[in-house]
Amino acid sequence: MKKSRAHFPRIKPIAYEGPGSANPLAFRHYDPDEKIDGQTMSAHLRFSIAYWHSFRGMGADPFGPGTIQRPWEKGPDPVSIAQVRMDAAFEFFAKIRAPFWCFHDRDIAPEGRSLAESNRHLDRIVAHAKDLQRATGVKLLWGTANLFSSPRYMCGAATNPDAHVFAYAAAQVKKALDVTKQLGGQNYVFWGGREGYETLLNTNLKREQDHLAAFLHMAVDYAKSIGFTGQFLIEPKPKEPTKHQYDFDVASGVAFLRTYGLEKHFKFNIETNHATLAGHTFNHEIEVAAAQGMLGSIDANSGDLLLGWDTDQFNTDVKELTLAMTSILRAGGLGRGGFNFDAKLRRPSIDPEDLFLAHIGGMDAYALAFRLARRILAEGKFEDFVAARYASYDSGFGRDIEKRRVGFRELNKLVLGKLGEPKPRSGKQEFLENLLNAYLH
Ligand code: XLS
Ligand code: NI
Ligand code: NI
Repeated sequence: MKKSRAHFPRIKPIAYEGPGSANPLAFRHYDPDEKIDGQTMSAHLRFSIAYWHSFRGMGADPFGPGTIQRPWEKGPDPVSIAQVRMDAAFEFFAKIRAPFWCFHDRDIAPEGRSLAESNRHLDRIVAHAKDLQRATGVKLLWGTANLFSSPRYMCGAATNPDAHVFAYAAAQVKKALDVTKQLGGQNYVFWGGREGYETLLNTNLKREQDHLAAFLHMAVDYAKSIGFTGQFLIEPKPKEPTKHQYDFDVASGVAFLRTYGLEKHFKFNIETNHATLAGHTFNHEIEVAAAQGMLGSIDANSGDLLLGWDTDQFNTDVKELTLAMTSILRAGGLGRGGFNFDAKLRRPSIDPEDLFLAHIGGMDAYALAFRLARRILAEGKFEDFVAARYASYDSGFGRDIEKRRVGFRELNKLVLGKLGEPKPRSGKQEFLENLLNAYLH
């Protein structure tokens, strides 16, 4: 592979300089090489860069076109541009010290006039990605297919009323699975941005859900047939672009997967911004997935509480992330998932340097949250408090309730007899909030 020229010539690989550093282009909390419990921080956190935002998002919003111009966005034809763009992307991945990246098929290679041509474009770019992965050591966290941008998917992909569109989507995902496997992808994500409805006046909800399940079963079968062993992940989102999406949140995703016998094959990719759009906290979604043993991966971003849409900002809220990290670590971590920065620069952040500053902020916030969460769990104050709060279920009739050894009759007898009226106990929320703040400051 020929050595390409530098696209970020003025920026050196980002170094860890510690919390005291005033250098904006240095990490203060994320030390990729630091060993913690026998593993590097890089291996613990498994940060990933989202190709679509960082290398395809040019600052467009629903009210205006892009504002960001990148010097590498030129060349004789779209495939050549895609190639150079990918050189720039891998230079960035390496310099920001992210061990992983993620992509949609159409992010990395332009769509052709037919599926066959699109596939040929993809093959050329995937070959290039393979070389760049080898040269930099950056790995693929997950691949996915874009089943929402093309007009053909305006009424959904797997839930489209036209079986022809379903078939096209199946062919596209088949190829996306092939290339994800070729690139050693450790996961594969399904985000159904158009799998839902705008109005029930033209929609057969039950049939659409059946079709979505059929599609996912086909994906499971196909992955098995090609020996793809990556983890399948559902990424819930309640709305946007569609008014009502079937994978509304983790709880409805669990119900859907169980209804259709898919639960063994999928975990969840939880996105902060999607959690809040569903009226939940990030932490809530993590806990619901963890309770099912289905916590898979994280799309790391944040919404804006004053805006109702998916603003995909970099998350620097250490308190929110510490709560999330505590839940994730308590659940045993993300396994082969990771923290993917599904986040984009603000529209006026047009300098190439802003791409670094944004990711440094996100990575440092997660790294600090990781350190704090480890301390919180090691000291065990919250765990002890919660354990004590439920201690009445550890023995006696409480244990019988959990073991389902008693019923209404036995409990009725107990309450009318020796138990009588329960004694109220404080939930101590303010005490616990103060305790949490003591870790943060
Ligand atoms: C959109 C989603 C999307 C998925 C991948 O809101 O977050 O970017 O992560 O298709
Ligand atoms: Ni999103
Ligand atoms: Ni996402």
